Amino acid sequence: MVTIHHLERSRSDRIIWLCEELGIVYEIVQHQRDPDTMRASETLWAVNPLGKSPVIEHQGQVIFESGAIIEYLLSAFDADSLRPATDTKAYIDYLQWLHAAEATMTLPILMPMLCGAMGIESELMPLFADNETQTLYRYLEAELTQRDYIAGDNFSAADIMLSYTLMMAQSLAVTGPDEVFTSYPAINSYLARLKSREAYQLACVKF
Ligand SMILES: N[C@@H](CCC(=O)N[C@@H](CS)C(=O)NCC(=O)O)C(=O)O
Repeated sequence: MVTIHHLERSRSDRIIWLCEELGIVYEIVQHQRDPDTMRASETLWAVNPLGKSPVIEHQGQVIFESGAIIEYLLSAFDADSLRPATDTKAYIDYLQWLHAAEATMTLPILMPMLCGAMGIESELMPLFADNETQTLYRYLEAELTQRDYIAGDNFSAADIMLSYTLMMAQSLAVTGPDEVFTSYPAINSYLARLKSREAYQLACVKF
């Protein structure tokens, strides 16, 4: 049994989705955000000293960081079905996007929202955040025009990592979710393909 510490509207969605894909038996411990600050409640800090979601507990281990949790669960439960073989080109794409989804993509997507919430206006925003996101979207559009999933023809855990970040961009957009990828039809189709997966829909009920 895996215990998923789930903070509302958070990256722990990725872990619930992964468990549904792999048929891992899990329980959810729900944590709330402070409605004013959006910060996680003390209950989450009691499990993870960094106060961040997702966190899981499994066989006495406490593990945080969504990409690390995904890799851990794949190794513990089903190494092969959602992770390409290590001697393939697909594995390189898998690794790149498993990490880039957090390490490269998240900051420019979150920055405008965080600066807006803090009342910070800067002419550097278009230079950094907007340019960075559009560069990423253009690159992804070219990749996803050639294949259905980010690591080749098969769905992988990198799609879970990446699509959460793209959906986060949609949910944060002041223009509304449907406007973000209007110039990027392959990204739009990619997201629709993922959202139609049975495991995603089962997970959505728990988010
Ligand atoms: N890179 C980390 C990011 C974790 C993170 O920032 N989680 C957010 C929710 S998406 C959180 O716990 N926020 C609550 C807070 O900071 O108080 C991961 O992928 O797990």
